[in-house]
Amino acid sequence: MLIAITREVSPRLAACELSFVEREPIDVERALAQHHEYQRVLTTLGCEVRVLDTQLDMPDSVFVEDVAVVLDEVAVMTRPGAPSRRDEGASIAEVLRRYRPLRAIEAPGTLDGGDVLCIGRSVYVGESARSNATGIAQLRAILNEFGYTVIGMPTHGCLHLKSAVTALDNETVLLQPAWVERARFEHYRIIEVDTAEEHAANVLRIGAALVMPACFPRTRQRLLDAGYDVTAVDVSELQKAEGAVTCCSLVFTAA
Ligand code: CIR
Repeated sequence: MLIAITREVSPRLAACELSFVEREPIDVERALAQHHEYQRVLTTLGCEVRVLDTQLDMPDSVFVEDVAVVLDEVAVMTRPGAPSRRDEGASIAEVLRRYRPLRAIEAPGTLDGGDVLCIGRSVYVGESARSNATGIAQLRAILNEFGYTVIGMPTHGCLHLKSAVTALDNETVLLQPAWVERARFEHYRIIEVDTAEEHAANVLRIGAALVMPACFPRTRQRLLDAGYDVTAVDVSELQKAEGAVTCCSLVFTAA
């Protein structure tokens, strides 16, 4: 069974953290509707969606990906790089502890789940403004125990590693070469985003299917031409909060 943890959009979404995108008005009602459609798509693709209650005073709490890293053997609660986001994880830990042994990143380490890209037994971690060397070293120590290799990856010009690169399957990545060094992924088949679609590299993998934002038709066509099954969702209001598709769920298998 595939479980997807999500959280309802906070009515205070417009007060979100922003790093690389300009603040513009966010229509929260529309964000809610788009988020509901996103959850419906996850259900269609076979996920059982567990929706957590809104956290009214936590503007970014819809972006559940950042507070935990869930692998088959273990879940690691992160310590998000933005201090305003450090309380988002507690209620998610309560759910995750039913499914996985829990570990945690401790101060002064910081780590955002958006920086963690797992492909098979390789775990790439963005050396971003949100994930520091101590946090990455702690993650390495935890995951080495379970047979994973943790590889630090410099990013530039984007919020998280998964803004710049995501996996389409265990052999192929979708990559924005302006934000992460292409050569570091050359042992995979690489599909680049269309140059007109800067933010298109963030794609959510659900089994063999892919979910991506509707506003990147050229990159979507590249994926369709490569034989992938792609579902587009309109997440424009969540993108204004510097989110995309991976960040709105934590997807994992459960017995
Ligand atoms: C933040 O800056 O933390 C939020 N406004 C956006 C987080 C998006 N998270 C993600 O892509 N993993």
